Amino acid sequence: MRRTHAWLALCLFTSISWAAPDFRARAPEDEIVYFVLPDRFENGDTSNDNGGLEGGRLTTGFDPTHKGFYHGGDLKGLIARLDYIQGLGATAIWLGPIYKNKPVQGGPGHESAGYHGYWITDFLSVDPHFGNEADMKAFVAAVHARGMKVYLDIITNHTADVIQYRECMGVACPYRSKGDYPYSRKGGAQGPAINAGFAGDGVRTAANFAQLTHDDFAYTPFVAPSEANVKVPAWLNSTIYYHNRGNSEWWGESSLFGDFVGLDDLMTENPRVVQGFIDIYGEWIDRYGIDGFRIDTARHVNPEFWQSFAPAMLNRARTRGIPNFHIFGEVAAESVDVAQLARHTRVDKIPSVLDFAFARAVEKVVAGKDGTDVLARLYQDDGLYEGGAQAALRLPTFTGNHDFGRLAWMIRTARPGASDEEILKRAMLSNAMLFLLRGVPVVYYGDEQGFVGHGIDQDSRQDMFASRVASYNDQALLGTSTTTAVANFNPQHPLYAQIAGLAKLRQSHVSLRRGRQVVRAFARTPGVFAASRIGSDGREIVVAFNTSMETSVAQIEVEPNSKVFRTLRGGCAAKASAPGSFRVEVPPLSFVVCEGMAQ
Ligand SMILES: [Ca+2]
Ligand SMILES: [Ca+2]
Ligand SMILES: [Ca+2]
Repeated sequence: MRRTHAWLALCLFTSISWAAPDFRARAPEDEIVYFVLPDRFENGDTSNDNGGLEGGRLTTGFDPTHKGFYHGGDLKGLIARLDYIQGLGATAIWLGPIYKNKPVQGGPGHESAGYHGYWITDFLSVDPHFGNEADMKAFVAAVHARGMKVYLDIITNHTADVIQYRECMGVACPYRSKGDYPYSRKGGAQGPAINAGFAGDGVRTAANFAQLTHDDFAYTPFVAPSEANVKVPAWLNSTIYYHNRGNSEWWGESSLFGDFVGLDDLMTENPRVVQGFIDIYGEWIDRYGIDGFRIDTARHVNPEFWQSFAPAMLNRARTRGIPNFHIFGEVAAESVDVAQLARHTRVDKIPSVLDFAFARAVEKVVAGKDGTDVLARLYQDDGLYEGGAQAALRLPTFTGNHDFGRLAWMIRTARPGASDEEILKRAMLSNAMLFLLRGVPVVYYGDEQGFVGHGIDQDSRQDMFASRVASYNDQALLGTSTTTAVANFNPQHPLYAQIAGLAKLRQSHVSLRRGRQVVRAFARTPGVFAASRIGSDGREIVVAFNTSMETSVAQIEVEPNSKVFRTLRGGCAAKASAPGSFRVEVPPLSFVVCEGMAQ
């Protein structure tokens, strides 16, 4: 017995000494993030597949043959696969929303399930499909014991679709603006007076919102009796805390005040709502020791909400002994629009944002349709972020996701005649950009196993465990002869091996994580894009990518002190051509990494 105790004590001591202080001290820019949807990763417990509910898929939400329903993945499954995730080089797991969801939504014939986690009813509980509080504690503890971090996906813009409107039973409710349907009248400017004394949502005080007593200024909201108390915490069940103006049209006023396809859009101007979410997500920090948040639909919430919420969360984490808590928002963008992203760091004061501009630029460049000048233009705008180019080092970068699809699918769409081998090379090129250029790489689960997908949203959310979805299993994966019909946790997959290698390279060279980035070469056509990553000690690493189908050569400017070069990847000239000038030669759809030294 004594021996066992001593052994346990030794294990405890060792794990604390190498892991615990280590990961808390690590800055966000030193992470490598792996983004996983828990439902689609690994089924560690089949007893929770129905989420504790009884009946068919329209009740339980469980149907592993349908891409829009729960498939059985859970927290126990994730715990069982941590070796796989860590082996890839990930240091942080971005966990898709884990909170209890409305199991099924949608009108007759259009139902789907909350397997993705974005239809929350109970913000304080783990969804029973994924496990329970003990599983969540075990998951976070297991991740932390490995010196890794947990980033939670959070939502404050909306809840599940629980509130309905009398005026549009069974049909979509078009948006009703604040001009056409002022807070001061019921059902339009000519309607009876209501909410006397309410000075509008721009006066964000408790006293003002106390005057907002009627919720039927635009539509007449109601909740079915069966769902009257379904939301947790209880304050969320009052319709007065929602905008109730109908569906978002994705632009203008409706982008902030409209319902996301029926999802109940919260009155985030109301200080009660702000405090409510500070309490909710603060509790997740306190209870589990979470290391950061990814904020869903951040652009659909007013800036003042974030100006209160973000510092409150950073303080809460600091008090909990988490000094490097990271917060990054989702500001979805269709184009390379840095101004929009940067605005949310500068005006809203969200500490960081997912780099959608990088994703869009890489898509254009790696598909070989645009010149590499797209990337050069992207980085010119780094100074727009709050904190400038230094802050851009902390932007989580990615190439595809669960909403707008995987990059491999985009490349295949852009180049319908390309062979799988060519698409694999282009995917590898994008991984190299993701890991070697500025920003914190985020790998979307399955990309490392050659998942492609048929499109956006549900079509990009394949299962890692053996799938039963026909429209996933009909597709050849890149770099392997298997399909999603079998489990894909293969560390020998060429993409997994490449990413693991890139992760090691990044971890062994601090300038690839924190180094200032100087763009060195680009063109208006596919070809070379080169940049230097320069550490605080002046040491330089040149990274050069070739997006064309021919070998490309470029004579680039380097630091005068970089006289000789060491090859880290590919083939590098041994010496500078002259002080301040270096020749890079990059094979088709490939890249080189060259470390400069004084001698
Ligand atoms: Ca399960
Ligand atoms: Ca609704
Ligand atoms: Ca909103």
